[in-house]
Amino acid sequence: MLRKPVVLITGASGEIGHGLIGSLANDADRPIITLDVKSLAHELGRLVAQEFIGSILDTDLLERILSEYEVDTVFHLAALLSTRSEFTPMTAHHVNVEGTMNLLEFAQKQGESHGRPVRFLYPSSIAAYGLPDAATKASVGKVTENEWTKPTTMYGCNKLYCEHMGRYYAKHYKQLAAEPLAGKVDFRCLRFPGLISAVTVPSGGTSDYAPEMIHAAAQGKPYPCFVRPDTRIPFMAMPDGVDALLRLAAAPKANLAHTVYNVGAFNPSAEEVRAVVLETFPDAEITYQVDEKRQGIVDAWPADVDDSAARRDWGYTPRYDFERAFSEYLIPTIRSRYQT
Ligand code: AKB
Repeated sequence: MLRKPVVLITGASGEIGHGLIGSLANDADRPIITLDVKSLAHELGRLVAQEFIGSILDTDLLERILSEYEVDTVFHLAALLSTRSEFTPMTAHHVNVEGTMNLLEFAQKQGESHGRPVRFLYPSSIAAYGLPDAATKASVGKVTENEWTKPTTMYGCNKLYCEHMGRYYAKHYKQLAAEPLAGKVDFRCLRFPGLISAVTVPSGGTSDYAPEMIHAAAQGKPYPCFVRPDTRIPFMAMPDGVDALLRLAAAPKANLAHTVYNVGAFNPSAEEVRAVVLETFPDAEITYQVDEKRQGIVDAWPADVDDSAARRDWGYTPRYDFERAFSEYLIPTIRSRYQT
């Protein structure tokens, strides 16, 4: 029996999956299968060939998918984000590390069985960085991929470790075996900034204050922002995040000098986000109620990232700067979503 070639998306019902399924369903020449503990919203469910409801920790389920499908690309999106992971570090380790190891092993077996490398797209995060103090954060400016990688959160440690695991599978897997086995997993990783979607609201992250502020204002709900007004980290509009994943997936392997790439777009302070939200929703009640512990997490993340390697190697170019993200994407889409 011939297995069917497909793209697999894990964590497909989350924020990135939402945008990715829509784009892949339009463009890709491969049917999509998904794996998530939650079922997909109806409008997304009808765009995929098969929806597996289950956990990335369920190796029997992964074996079943392996036996039924020929997966040539994996978008491994399933993860517990930074705030949630601090409350349940062991669960975060299970999902973020063991789950990723299961998927890397799955991709290795797929590659060995059909003889072609499986492209493995892995969203990492600015949480992989850890700056020691505010003075360093202010002085270092844009960080490059190999600087300041001493994360302070469980999630950041999980992401950084899995970046190394991906590189291991791609380049050094079972290096002492008689037959060469490395290279079956074509691991490609993006370090995302905070992502802001107009159609979904994040949960469990620490960069959530920006999207939460916008969605609350559009619904006429008061919002106590949990970080200081001067807090600055990089952000990106979700369509650029999805586009970056697709572009990196499509890039010729020979062009990729790295396995891990920073991608940035704009890096407003919390107060700059508040100001632009107030221009559109002047009655919005956005106050500050700083949570010192969550503040500590974002203070360890860089104020900006150097994404010149991504621009050079695979043509990364975000469509939305801060101004356009709001005027052309967030505000019009959010307005129509909540009909304000
Ligand atoms: C989080 O806040 O945990 C994520 C991230 C920046 O990776 N949004």
